[in-house]
Amino acid sequence: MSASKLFLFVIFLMVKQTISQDIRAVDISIVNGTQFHCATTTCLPFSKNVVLDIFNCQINCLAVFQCQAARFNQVTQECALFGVLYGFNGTMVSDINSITLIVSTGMRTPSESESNWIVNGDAEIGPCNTMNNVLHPTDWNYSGAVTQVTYNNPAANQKTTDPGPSNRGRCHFYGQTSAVTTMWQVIDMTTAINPAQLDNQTIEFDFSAWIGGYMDQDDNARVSLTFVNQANQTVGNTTTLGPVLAADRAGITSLLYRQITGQVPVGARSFKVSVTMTRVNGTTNDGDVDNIVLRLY
Ligand SMILES: [Ca+2]
Ligand SMILES: [Ca+2]
Repeated sequence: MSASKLFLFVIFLMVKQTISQDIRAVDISIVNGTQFHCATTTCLPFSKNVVLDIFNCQINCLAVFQCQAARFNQVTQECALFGVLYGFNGTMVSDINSITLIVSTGMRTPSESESNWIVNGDAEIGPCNTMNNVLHPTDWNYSGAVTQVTYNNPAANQKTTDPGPSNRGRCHFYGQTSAVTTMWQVIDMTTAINPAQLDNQTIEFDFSAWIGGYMDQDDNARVSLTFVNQANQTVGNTTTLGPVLAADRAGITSLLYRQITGQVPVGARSFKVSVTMTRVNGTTNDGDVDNIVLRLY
């Protein structure tokens, strides 16, 4: 079946999600029984997760502004998210098990310049631990026991009644048991920003997170931002949010807002965001983080 015929089956819909005061929307077209025909491996998705249904796949794409398209497999329930499709040769191939979702250009709210560049910075993508065990955060690299955990989990710290963000959602990041545990991700900025703009020092960053801990313990978390050039070398200074210690929190279990703004350094092509949680007291690592946001504008 030709691509033009396949597109006869396109359905358009608007996906909306409201998280407290944060309203997101995107216009998506759906092509049943197809997937991308990619000439090279650069057509690979930046995220793959098993989800309940196609609606949840749409919500995952909506949550990450870099998502330009998604592919949902009806048999395996795998949801694959794609950014700029460099390897996409413009045609679709038939695959009876796949449904392809394509974001309509310019139809995303908020716009790209207002969107968060960090994938799953709010701990709301993928499963969250409701028990006292380790469940690593979705779409982050990790070392140690760092866990994506629900608020109000008796085995963790933060409750929805504790001081913290109004748009905290259902889950946050938690150190769990390791003495020191880290998670990180590296994102290519040139998927949406012209390298010339980066080198003209016309791109600013706004980096923020909600960081905290448990009662009078100094277990803590730091969230850092480093820019990297084409040769994978660090450029400019590392920006670090936190740590937030017990004295900063007045000994109250809570998350506090931390924010730093600055200019993206010349030569930067990617950024690395790292979270480090450090245990100081007791057996559990009570470094807590939610809503890690990087805006580039
Ligand atoms: Ca959250
Ligand atoms: Ca502790």
